[in-house]
Amino acid sequence: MAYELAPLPYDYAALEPFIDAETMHLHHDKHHQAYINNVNAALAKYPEWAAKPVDDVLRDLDKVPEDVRTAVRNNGGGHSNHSMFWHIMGPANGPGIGGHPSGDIAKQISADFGDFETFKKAFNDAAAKQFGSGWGWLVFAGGKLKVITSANQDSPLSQGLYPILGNDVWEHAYYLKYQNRRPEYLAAWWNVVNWAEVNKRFAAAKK
Ligand code: MN3
Repeated sequence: MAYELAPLPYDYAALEPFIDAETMHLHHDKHHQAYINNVNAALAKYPEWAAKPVDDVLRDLDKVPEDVRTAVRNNGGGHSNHSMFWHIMGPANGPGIGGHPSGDIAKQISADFGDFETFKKAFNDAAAKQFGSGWGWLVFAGGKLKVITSANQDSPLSQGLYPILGNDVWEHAYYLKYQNRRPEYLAAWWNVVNWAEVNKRFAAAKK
């Protein structure tokens, strides 16, 4: 069964004014769809791999047939990363969206970073410095939260890490509204983070 693009869990304009509707249309309908088309094409001759959830394929990336491994890393990664990304965001000013974190993730952020502002700064600095295209991530490793970055569409899953949250710093994620001002995009993005979903992912990361 080939992978399919799920609709956004909210309206294209729901993240305004922090992320504009035009960016969301292009990002979801064109970029995410292209990753799906490309990973489906790569796995077409390997039905036993195509049948697995994309996250499981990425966890076992080193076992994926070599002739399609790079295509799967890039496009399977793109599919997985964007599927996470849409869900860890939510309508600006909606309940539990933006503002300060709640629940277990709030406690763990305080324990590992001191406070939310310090964590945000560490995340934004790391993501701002990621050279070229990539992602900033929050992962849970060795009983602690850690900020990491990856290039291209490389998924933390392929390093044995579960992404609790991630922000896309490819220019396609922000260029229409923010042009070259990546730090401004990074600062604004926290206004649309869905902390309930992040808490769900944190619970999954601890398993
Ligand atoms: Mn993207």
